[in-house]
Amino acid sequence: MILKGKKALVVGVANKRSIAWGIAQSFAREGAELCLTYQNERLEKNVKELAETLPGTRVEACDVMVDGQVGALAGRLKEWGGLDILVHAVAFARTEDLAGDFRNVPLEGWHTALDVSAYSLIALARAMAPLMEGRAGGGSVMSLTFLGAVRAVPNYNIMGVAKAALEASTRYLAADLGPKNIRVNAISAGPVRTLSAAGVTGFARMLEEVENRAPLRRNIDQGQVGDTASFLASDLSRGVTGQVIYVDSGYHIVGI
Ligand code: 1JT
Repeated sequence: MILKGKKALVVGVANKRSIAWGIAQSFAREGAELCLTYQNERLEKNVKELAETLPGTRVEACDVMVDGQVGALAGRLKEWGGLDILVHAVAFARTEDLAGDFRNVPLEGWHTALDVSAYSLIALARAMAPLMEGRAGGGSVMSLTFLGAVRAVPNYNIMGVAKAALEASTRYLAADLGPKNIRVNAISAGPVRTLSAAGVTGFARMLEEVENRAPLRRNIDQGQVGDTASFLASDLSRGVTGQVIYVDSGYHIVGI
């Protein structure tokens, strides 16, 4: 029970396949008190039904792209008694910008992907940092990234640029919030079948590639990401900040 007595906010649960849901389940098993958010009415029922399976879990509305909703959430969490852990598992890009020639991405597609997928981490960290300050063991912020941030992965395109911005933001936030004893890290997950991945061009090939070439010769699942998230959320990782930790069966270390 490495998270006993800690309060965690998990942003980005859409359904039972969400990586954020794997993280929430691992946190609950390790004794954390949870707050999940839903983006809109379409996802509200899903998230509330999932939350009911983890007794004591709070559910709040928060669309990170709607002005004022992040600040309003911070206000409600202050009354909850503050926060120890923040998980950002939010990303979006237009389908038409996740395929084809990268050079054709229009400014609109750039803005959408970077605003939703990278700026939202900064907005959430800024709003939640005051709730994490001065807590026993300090605070832990984490987000999810993908290999396409540091390699040109076919079709990942603008999301690769957005994830590169997210990883750089992780380092700047770590430098910024370190003096307040708040750590900021990212988990680079291998490909996982989620709602986001559904229908993405070349996704099935990516799963096959990992199975054939990764050192561990298997794909990862939400539970493996969840358990690394529990490590990053816990005092076991108190010396770790500004890092990108790969949960990818070792895929990214392989040359040929
Ligand atoms: C988004 C989507 C972010 C899919 C994502 C993502 N991060 C990882 N994936 C899965 C993926 C996507 C592609 C890929 C490999 C893995 C879709 C919605 C927007 C946010 O290329 C081979 C394109």
